[in-house]
Amino acid sequence: MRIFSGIRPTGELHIGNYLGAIKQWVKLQQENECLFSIVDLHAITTPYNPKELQKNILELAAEYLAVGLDPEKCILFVQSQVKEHAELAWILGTITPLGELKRMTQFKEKSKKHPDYVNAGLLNYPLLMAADILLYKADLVPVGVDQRQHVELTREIARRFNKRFGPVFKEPQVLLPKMGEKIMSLQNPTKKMSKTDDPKGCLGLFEEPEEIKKKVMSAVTDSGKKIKYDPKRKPGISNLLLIYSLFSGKAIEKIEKEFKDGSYKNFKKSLAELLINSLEPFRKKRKELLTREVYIKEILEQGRKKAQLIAQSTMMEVKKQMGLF
Ligand code: ATP
Ligand code: LTN
Repeated sequence: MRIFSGIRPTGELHIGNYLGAIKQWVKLQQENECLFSIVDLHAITTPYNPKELQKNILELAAEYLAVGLDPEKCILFVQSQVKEHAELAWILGTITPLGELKRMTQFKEKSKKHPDYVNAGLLNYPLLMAADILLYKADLVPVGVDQRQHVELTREIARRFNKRFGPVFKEPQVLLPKMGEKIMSLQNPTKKMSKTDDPKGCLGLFEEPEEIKKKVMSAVTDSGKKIKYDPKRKPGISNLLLIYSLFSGKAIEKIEKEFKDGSYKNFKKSLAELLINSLEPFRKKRKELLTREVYIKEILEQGRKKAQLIAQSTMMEVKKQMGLF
């Protein structure tokens, strides 16, 4: 199977990115043909600092490697270095009704958050994402549930193109994790954990032990004392139980039993310890990789070459079918 996914270089990865997306990528690379991109052209649709973008790109590349992506087993590359992404996005825009883009939840949310920066790129974001996926004729797109709507739109766009111009694209399927498709904010457990929308409720994958402890101990919990998984009535403790389960590999019921006479405080202490131990290797690896800029750039350069070959060949087909060549 061909797999494609990407993350915006907008800041350090958090445990939501890991549990929702990257943990699956690390497994998938063993037996599939995988492409994982640093989607910088998506990052510039919301306010950002141009002076920091290159640094963020290199850091995200180091983070991909630190959590276990292996450049021998997958193609790692920077989206803007393969020009076909922007080219295909333009083309897809000409067959996509405006209404479909305006309906996207992420567009509505991000426009509300940055009312003075509702640019056309933000609206066209899903076209670029569709181009990312369709250029490589990916079968599967492993992401968190917030991105499902964009993958569904991608399918629709592929269908429409194929019907009008001939069969070029594959209809990709979204791949959600069994558990952890939406990790909630530690500060507001009814909202998704997010790098840019809520830094306080966001637990970074590479945070220092002291910081992890502080964030976990001050995570918002619910009224009552019982440590019970009940996302509707107890969103706070349920989110923590889910995180505990995913990092320990223990079933949620087993954890509930273990802590049945314990307090929230004890449970949180134990969760902080688990996270500190689980994340320690990632933090060390990232630190080491950040000193090896030449090595990382070389990996991205190799990735660019491989990705470009596939992208150019798809673009040629697209252009022929459309009468552009
Ligand atoms: P931003 O704040 O810049 O929008 P983000 O934290 O929402 O960033 P993205 O870069 O949009 O993260 O997402 C990268 C990947 O991580 C996507 O596949 C997305 O679905 C997944 N993801 C993001 N947040 C979560 C979450 N809270 N739970 C599960 N998966 C998530
Ligand atoms: N929109 C995604 C990032 C992204 C992506 C992709 C994910 C851009 N292109 C292609 C999967 C496939 C997000 O997480 N915000």
